[in-house]
Amino acid sequence: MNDVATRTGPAGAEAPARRPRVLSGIQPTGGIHIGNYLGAIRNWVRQQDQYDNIFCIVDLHAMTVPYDPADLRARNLELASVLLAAGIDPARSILFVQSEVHEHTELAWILGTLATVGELRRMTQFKEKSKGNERVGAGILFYPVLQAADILLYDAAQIPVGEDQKQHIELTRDLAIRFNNTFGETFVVPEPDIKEAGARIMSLQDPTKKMSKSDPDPASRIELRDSPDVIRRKIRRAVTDSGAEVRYDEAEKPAISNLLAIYHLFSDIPIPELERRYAGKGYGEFKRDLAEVIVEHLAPIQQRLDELTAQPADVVRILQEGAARARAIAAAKMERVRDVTGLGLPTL
Ligand code: ATP
Ligand code: LTN
Repeated sequence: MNDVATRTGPAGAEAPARRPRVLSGIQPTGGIHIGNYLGAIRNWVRQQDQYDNIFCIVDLHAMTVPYDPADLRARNLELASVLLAAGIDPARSILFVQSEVHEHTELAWILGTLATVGELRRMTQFKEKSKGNERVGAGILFYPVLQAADILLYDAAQIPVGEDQKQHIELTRDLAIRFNNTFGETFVVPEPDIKEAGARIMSLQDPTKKMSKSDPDPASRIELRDSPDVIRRKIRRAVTDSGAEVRYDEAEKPAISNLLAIYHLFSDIPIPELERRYAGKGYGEFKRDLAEVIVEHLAPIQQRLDELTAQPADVVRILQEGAARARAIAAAKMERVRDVTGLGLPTL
């Protein structure tokens, strides 16, 4: 049973329709870039009214790669500030830090007993990060099980993520079904929600790789905190394809296609219209305008970010309230899990 029954109000009263729940997670591993923004965060912000929303800053996931304990907390705070500046509204959404809710690790262990080493080894992210090296941390292998726990604890129905996360959501579905079949109906089986537009923004330096926080070359990405001059410089230096034509063609012109997609997503101008507008004009003018479109779109976010950065206590308070709300939902679900799995003491 999920908790629908407990949320439908008193008997006889008109039951308020419960909105479907969405949940997503994001790692505090570095500067948020326009790939994260266009592929994930912006969609979360836009959909806030349609859903019951939970957003989680996944610091336990961030521990799977080498990191400095002295700045993990600051990164949690920074990421929360970025999400709030981008428009996540604590009045409509729960925003919290994963490690503040202990049920995530508890459920991850239990789900891990249902996952197989074979299926975890087949995850693309594991293959990429381990590259066959047996000395890679086991946290990288276990990563998607913790992600499944993040989702299943809250009966989330829709998981808005970028294309790269599709396989992890499929594993989550498999684990939910396996658990339900073994122990009885406990979890909602979630669906990935992957928007085609923006699902895969590519590196500015290599259009065959996705734009990534962990790319060692900062010129490969535009971060939400980049100043207008840095944005202009990065766009000016972005690699282009041979020829001079501004045309969308992922196979022949992957770099220009990526820039056209970014332009379209920030301006809402359809790509064919952009192609017409820049016909015969060459890459220089196109890039100059693109940089201004990005600068303009990010300006209000950056202004709110400056304000939030000056008020860290407000952000901490929002995260504390978010964790308290998340904990209440997660604790109820874990009670059910402990019950059906037979953990703990018998009731005499
Ligand atoms: P890294 O770049 O180091 O691999 P990440 O940028 O993927 O990390 P996450 O915290 O794992 O960061 O992802 C946050 C969200 O951003 C996820 O929903 C992910 O699918 C999305 N995302 C990440 N990179 C891109 C991209 N290049 N294009 C579109 N969406 C992206
Ligand atoms: N693995 C995801 C981050 C993540 C997540 C989640 C996404 C952790 N827990 C739960 C959706 C739902 C990533 O790398 N983007």
